[in-house]
This record gives sequence, C-alpha cells and structure tokens, in this order.
Amino acid sequence: MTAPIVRSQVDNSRMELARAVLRVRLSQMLINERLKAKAFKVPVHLALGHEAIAVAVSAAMADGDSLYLTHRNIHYNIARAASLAAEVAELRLDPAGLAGGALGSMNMNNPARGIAYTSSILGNSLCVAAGAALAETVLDSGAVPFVITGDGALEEGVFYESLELAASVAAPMVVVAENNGWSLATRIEERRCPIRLDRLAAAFDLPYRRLAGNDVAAYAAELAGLRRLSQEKRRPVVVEAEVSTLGDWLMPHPDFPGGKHINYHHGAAPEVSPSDWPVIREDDGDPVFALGHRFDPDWLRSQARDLLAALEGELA
Ligand SMILES: Cc1ncc(C[n+]2csc(CCOP(=O)(O)OP(=O)(O)O)c2C)c(N)n1
Ligand SMILES: [Mg+2]
Repeated sequence: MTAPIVRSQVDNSRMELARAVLRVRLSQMLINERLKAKAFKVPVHLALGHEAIAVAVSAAMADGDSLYLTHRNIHYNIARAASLAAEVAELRLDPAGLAGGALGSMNMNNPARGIAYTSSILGNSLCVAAGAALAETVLDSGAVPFVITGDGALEEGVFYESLELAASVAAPMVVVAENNGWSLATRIEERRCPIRLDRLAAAFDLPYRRLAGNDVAAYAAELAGLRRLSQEKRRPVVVEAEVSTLGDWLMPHPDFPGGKHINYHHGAAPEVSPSDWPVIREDDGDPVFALGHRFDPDWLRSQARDLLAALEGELA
C-alpha cells in the first residue's frame, strides 16, 4: 500500500525541482533587466544555464550542511533564498539587503540557509570548505560541506591542496566543478591544456561523477547519493557538471575596432528577456529547455507565468 504514496512524493518533488529551475531562471532574468538599466554599482555574474546544478545541489544538501561559493554564485543564492527581494537589495548595496549591503554580489552568502562563505578570490572557497571538512572530523556532526568551483579555478594550486587535505584527513566534502569551457572571457581551450578531472580524482583515489544533460531530478538523486557516500566513507567526492553559460555578454573591446565585442560573461545579457517560456537556447544545454522533455509544456508555461508574476510582485 505504500507504493502509490512514494510515487506521488517522487512526482511532487520532481515538480518542485522543475519549479525551482524556473524560479532560478526567471529571477536571474529579472536581475538581468535591472543590469540592463544599470541598477547596480557592483558587477554581477549571472549563471543563466547553470540552474539545474544549483537546484540539485540545494536539494541534495541536508540540514546542517554548508555551501561554499565563488564569484558566480547567484544561482545557488537564489536556489536557497527565502526572498529574492533581499538578494536584489544586496546587489544594490542597500541596508535592506541580505547582508545589510556589505557583501554585494561576489561575496554574497546566506548562513541562515547554509551558504557559509562566498569568495571572489578564485579557488578560495575550496580551502575554506576543506577547513570545514577538517572540522567535521572532530565535530562528527554528520554535516557535509559542498563547495563549488569553476573550470578556470582548477588552475589554482589551492584546488589540489584542498583535495589532498580533505582526502588525507578522511573528511567528507562534495566538490562540484562547473565546467562551462570558459574562464570569464577566455576560452579554456585557448588558455591551457585540458585538465582531466576524472583522472585527477582517481589520482587521489576519490569517487568522480560527471553530470550532463540538465535532468534536474537525476542530478539531485545522484548528488544525494554522493553526499551519503562522502559522509559514510569519510571521503571527498568530485563532481564535474557540464554547463553552458547562456546569453551573450557583449562588451566593446579596444582590441577589436569596428563595433566588435567580446563575450565577457558578466554584466547584462542584452538579448535575454523574461517570458512565460524562459528558454534561452533550444537544446539540452539549457536547463529550462531540458525540462520540456520531462514535463507537460502547458504546465511549465503556467508555472513560469505564475512565478514571474510572483517574483515581479516581490521586487515591485
Ligand atoms: C586569485 C584570482 N585570480 C584571478 C581572478 C580574476 N578572475 C575572476 S573570475 C576568473 C575566471 C573564472 O573562471 P571559472 O572559475 O571557470 O568561472 P566562470 O567565470 O567560468 O564561471 C578570473 C581569472 C580572481 N578573481 N582571483
Ligand atoms: Mg568556467
């Protein structure tokens, strides 16, 4: 008799995850509208296209777990936020903001919701998370630190040192590398040799998983399993999430005369606008498009419409 109840709980949670992806997308689109209007003094790194991994990490975190973020943190902050208005106020450096306007964009955290630390210093969140993992070997509270890094930040020595420390002291830690093929405005393939994260994890004898395709429910289930593994085995785990950073950030560049631009991946994405079908790219690199394979398109549109109205109301 329990099977139907379990099934409906699974469906409910799948639908909640889909709604969360739409909410993170639409919230970013509303922030993007304010970026277009130059409403913020601080640079904001949107993460359009990174919604599924952020929602899945947030869903996989248990009470007491902590999260450590980078300059591109808005998707995780929104996924875990109770209030979008407080985050937008923080981007305005407003005293009504999430951190009283003291942290702004690149250091935005939210300890009440488990976001313990965010740093604009590339790689810095990794060693702070490794410190939390080390503390867990003493506290033994059952909590697991989750840390997010970009593929550009893999070049930092602290990435290796943090893995080595957490592995050496037998600490739980989930490391998620968002692989978007970019280090801000520079393509990874143009700047360095490939770094094979699967082999690097194997070198430390750590479990490794690659997530691709933006199936948010599958990601959440995989991450929850890895969290359990990390906690039970007292081992760091390494996750590589393939992401496409969507929207062209066109910034005039003096090296490119004649109206040419470079894709800078921060600031406003001029071609992107909110709508009740907030797809930016028609392939599975877009987590909202990917929802269309698994949910009724009419349901998705009605959810997006309701969410957009609610979020606009919140920000009015
Ligand atoms: C120690 C340090 N060096 C350089 C920078 C400048 N910087 C900011 S973001 C970035 C590249 C980030 O690439 P990645 O980690 O892949 O993140 P993405 O922007 O692609 O999400 C660099 C070099 C910095 N913030 N900190
Ligand atoms: Mg990158």
